[in-house]
Amino acid sequence: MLTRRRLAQLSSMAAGSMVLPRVAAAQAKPDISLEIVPYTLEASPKHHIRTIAYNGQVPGPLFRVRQGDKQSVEIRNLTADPEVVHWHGLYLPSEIDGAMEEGTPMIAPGGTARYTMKPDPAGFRWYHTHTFAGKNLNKAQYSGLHGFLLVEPRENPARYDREIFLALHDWNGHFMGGDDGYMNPVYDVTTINGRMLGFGDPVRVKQGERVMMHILNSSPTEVHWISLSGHSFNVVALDGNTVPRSQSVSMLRLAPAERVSAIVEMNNPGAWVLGEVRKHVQATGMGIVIEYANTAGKPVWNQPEALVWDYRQFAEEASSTSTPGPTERIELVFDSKFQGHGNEELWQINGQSYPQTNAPVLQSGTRYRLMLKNKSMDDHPMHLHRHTFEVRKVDDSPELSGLRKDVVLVRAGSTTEVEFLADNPGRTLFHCHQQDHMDRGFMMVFRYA
Ligand SMILES: [Cu+2]
Repeated sequence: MLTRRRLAQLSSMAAGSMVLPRVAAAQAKPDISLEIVPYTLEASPKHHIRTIAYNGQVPGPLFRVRQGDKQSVEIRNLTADPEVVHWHGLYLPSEIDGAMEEGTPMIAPGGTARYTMKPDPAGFRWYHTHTFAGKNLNKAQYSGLHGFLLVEPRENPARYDREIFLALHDWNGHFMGGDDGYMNPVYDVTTINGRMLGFGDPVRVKQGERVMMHILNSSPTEVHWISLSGHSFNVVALDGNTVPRSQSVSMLRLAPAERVSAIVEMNNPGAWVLGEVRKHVQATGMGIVIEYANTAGKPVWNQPEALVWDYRQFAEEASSTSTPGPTERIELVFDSKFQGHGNEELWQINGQSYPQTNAPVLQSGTRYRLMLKNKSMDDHPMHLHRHTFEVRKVDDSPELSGLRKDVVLVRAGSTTEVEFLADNPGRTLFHCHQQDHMDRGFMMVFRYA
């Protein structure tokens, strides 16, 4: 702490040199400040996980920013490896979007990146690392490098009493061979907001409250199923974008990088578990207690019998008369190439693995329909950077409209069609968000003419 007396001494020392004002200017506090640091996460008293985190916390700090307001960003990398921060779901220039494949510079060990950005569009976004992990299952998205970003709309007709933010994550991964001979990551520990069930603070609620839950799946590779015993979720937004038809559902499915915003009416007093529906996953920690004021007792979990989720229920059926104008089609076929027992497969889009991939050239102002044909035996969460797409067809569904997302889970053996307007020139990464798949070639870069 500087005493007034010491400050006066410093001021007199600096008098005439003009040094002090310049130092003061250089230290102006950025709006968004991130320090990438080594960190030991205590998921439970028995589970200490050595990882990397933003500002020494998991998840990183929640940033609330106003749509379109200029934000100064400062990112300091205090680790031994190059880093980069991707702003997931924003329309940013390629130079700061946060993927080296788009031309964003990596932040060297000990280095600092400074820039400004104008967050757009409004909604529940997030930020995370965008590096390579390969066989190191403590790095990249396997680490604690993720956090919430809420871009507040200019006008928010808030119909809820409060908001809470929950991040699902998997830890301590190791590769295990499946029956098919492929190697896949499996995890020992799973958490919500960095804590295993029973070891974090409960979410304390009051009867009659309407709680907006912003849930993020920050898992490096895993799809998660979530329910809150005794309650239902009124889903109002997917990936931060308001859905055309809000629906009340008993459980949520979130693929890696997906977000669900749902309002929960607190109308069933008691202590309840919000957690992974699959018992063996919840047993590794993925749960959090929701506790009403003035209640006591062991939190209750009611085991659902089936896993239920369908994107279609949140979309409108497109009428045959609603034609958004001419659309160019781009067919993208996903498949894998077996690399021999005990190895990970090599992933391909149209028979090619990144970086040996074609780069489709986009015309600014044109609408594109991506025909995503998944010929592999896995589901893939496909993410398009710097744009929002509209989900137009899932499997053999009729034409859909109004469901806007930035990640879509394309089921094994099925075709999903999404449409987007090419309106943000610059290199644009399209990839599977599953870390082990993107590390093994499942990426391509769109270019603008
Ligand atoms: Cu994938």
